[in-house]
Amino acid sequence: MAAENENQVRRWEELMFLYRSALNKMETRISVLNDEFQSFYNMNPIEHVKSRIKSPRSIAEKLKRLGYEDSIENMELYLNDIAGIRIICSFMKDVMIIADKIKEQDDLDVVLVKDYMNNPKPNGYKSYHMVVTVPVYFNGESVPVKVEIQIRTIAMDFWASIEHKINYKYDGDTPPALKAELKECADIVYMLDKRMESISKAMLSE
Ligand code: 0O2
Repeated sequence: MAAENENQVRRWEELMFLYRSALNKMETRISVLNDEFQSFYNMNPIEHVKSRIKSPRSIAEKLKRLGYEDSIENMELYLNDIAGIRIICSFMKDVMIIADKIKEQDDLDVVLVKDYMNNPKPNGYKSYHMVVTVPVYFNGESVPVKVEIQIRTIAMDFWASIEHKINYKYDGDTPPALKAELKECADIVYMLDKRMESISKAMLSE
């Protein structure tokens, strides 16, 4: 039993090392991408980047929510977002520019795309999600490690952050009136994004 526990601890530490390394590599790539846009195209599509490793508590909660037993094997198998990076852009068009630039990188494998930008969730959530595998060298071999990338505008991020806090406060059971209010705010966010985009277009054509 003690040996089994030791193996589990060892596997956990290896996996966390792999997720941290993959996230570091992704952060560097995004920073290089941003530098390329600024240096050669006089563009500044990325406002800021946030990244995180999911906490053990959130991992256990998500596995439970998905109906799986809380284990390291299930975490590896069923969770795509242990390592997560969020890229916040100024304009909607920048979201797709960044997504396409990431897809071009041929040592990254795109394993899943969820386009909530063009197909928002019924609650109004908008964002462009990709799960990619990043190669990490460990123990003499290249290991593909999953990283979830969320790309969205500042306005979409504002909405998602508030909605997340409200959802947390009500433990996933947000009162219908508040849900309706949030949906209305999501529509306003979309209008704002569109107007900001047309200001940007007008500026560029001058
Ligand atoms: P947290 O606390 O942000 O980590 P998958 O991850 O693909 O296996 P899932 O969770 O259905 O399965 O994927 P999806 O729909 O792409 O959502 C992943 C993440 O997107 C969520 O992670 C949230 O960060 C964000 N997200 C998705 N839907 C919503 C939403 O309606 N509102 C907000 N505010 N964020 C959303 P977690 O693990 O749920 O949460």
